[in-house]
Amino acid sequence: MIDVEQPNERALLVGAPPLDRSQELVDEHLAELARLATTAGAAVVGALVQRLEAPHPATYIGTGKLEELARMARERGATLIVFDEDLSPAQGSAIEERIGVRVMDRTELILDIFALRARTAEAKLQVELAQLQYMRPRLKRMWTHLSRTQGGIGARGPGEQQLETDRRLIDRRIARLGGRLEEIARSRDTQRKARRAAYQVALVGYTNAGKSSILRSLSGSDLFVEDRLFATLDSATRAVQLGEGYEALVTDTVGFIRKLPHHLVASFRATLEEVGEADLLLHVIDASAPNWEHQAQAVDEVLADMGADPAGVLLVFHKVDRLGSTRRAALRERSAAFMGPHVMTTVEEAEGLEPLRAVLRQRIRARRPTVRLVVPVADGRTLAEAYREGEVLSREQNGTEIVLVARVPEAVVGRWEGQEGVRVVRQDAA
Ligand SMILES: Nc1nc2c(ncn2[C@@H]2O[C@H](COP(=O)(O)OP(=O)(O)OP(=O)(O)O)[C@@H](O)[C@H]2O)c(=O)[nH]1
Ligand SMILES: [Mg+2]
Repeated sequence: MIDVEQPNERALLVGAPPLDRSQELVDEHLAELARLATTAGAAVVGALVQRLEAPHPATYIGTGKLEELARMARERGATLIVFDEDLSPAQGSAIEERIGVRVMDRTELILDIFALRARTAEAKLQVELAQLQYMRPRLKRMWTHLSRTQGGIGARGPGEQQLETDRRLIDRRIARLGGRLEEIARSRDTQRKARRAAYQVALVGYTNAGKSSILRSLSGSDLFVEDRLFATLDSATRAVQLGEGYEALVTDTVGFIRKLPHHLVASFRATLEEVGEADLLLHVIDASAPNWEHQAQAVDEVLADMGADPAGVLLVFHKVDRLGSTRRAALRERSAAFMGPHVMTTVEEAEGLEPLRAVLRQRIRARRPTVRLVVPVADGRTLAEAYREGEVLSREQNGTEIVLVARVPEAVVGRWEGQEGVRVVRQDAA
């Protein structure tokens, strides 16, 4: 793990993109890798790019490039080499052996940042599980790090027997962690059932898009917001008042990133269950990022992997305060023509979230069943309930009975259906 307290971890970045990748995209990926490295506490001392038709099976990059990398590492005093591409366990150790500097790939770096950021017990367990799964096929290399830092005779790395024992220990720990996480998920499930009647919304999106800021602003609560990657690792749910008596439960979730390690997606499945259960997903896009389309695409891929229904997604073009009026108009025009349902938002302007609130109110309204309710005039309690919790569309008096047509939450319909002296008929076509 990189030591954040020790700022002299000096990282050299390596990108080995395919031949046909545009220069713009290559730069964008390297810039993101640099941001990840600094987030993990390293100083970036250089970068090297080699376009490849196909990765070299043994060392990913070619022999000549490897020499160049070794030289550069020496000259710049690098203590760490970070590849943007996923390395196989064998490639990782081969490069390390040649250069004599520790090698990480993008996945390991992201796992490292998650380990730094994890705060709650659940997040810590999830990250540890992902790390162990990543580490298991790489045990030999991990041992070599140890022997290198301790040095000396007798530190030649483990024998096969030692590795076998370690693997068994890891497997046991993985099983334990899985069990603990299931327990936590079960208890959360119970909490969730209790609020099933409410309209549930989940915020998803690229890391740093502004998800937590939106929830903080909507709910007036103090969620952690910061201009850095993976500020949020834990889901947080808040009740949000949308005006006109409408309320939704909104959940903030961990941010996504391009090539999110699949170990992490699997480990965070429990946390991300909220995403599967939501009535609506808000896909928050930082519209001020020059590469927002690539970011949005990466998020779509993770959502598709998770089996989320694209029809249940509302695009939220966020941070529009940063766009000049020309860019704002261009985005508006384009999204009207090509995008599905969407809104434009900002937390930096008064009323900047009103378009989002309005769409949410409309969605909730559309979801409420319309019913015909017949109650005795004397039943003031039920009548008051209809006005308080629903939206009354018409009212007639019929002798000693009142007939209301109203849109009400499903939970209220259920209550009335079981109530004596009251008749309810659903009006919506089934
Ligand atoms: N200009 C501008 N900045 C914003 C807006 N919303 C959020 N930000 C900034 O964007 C940065 C990231 O915000 P967060 O809310 O932490 O983003 P997030 O999506 O929760 O990020 P992760 O938790 O890391 O996935 C912070 O510096 C915010 O102050 C906005 O509407 N306008
Ligand atoms: Mg956040």
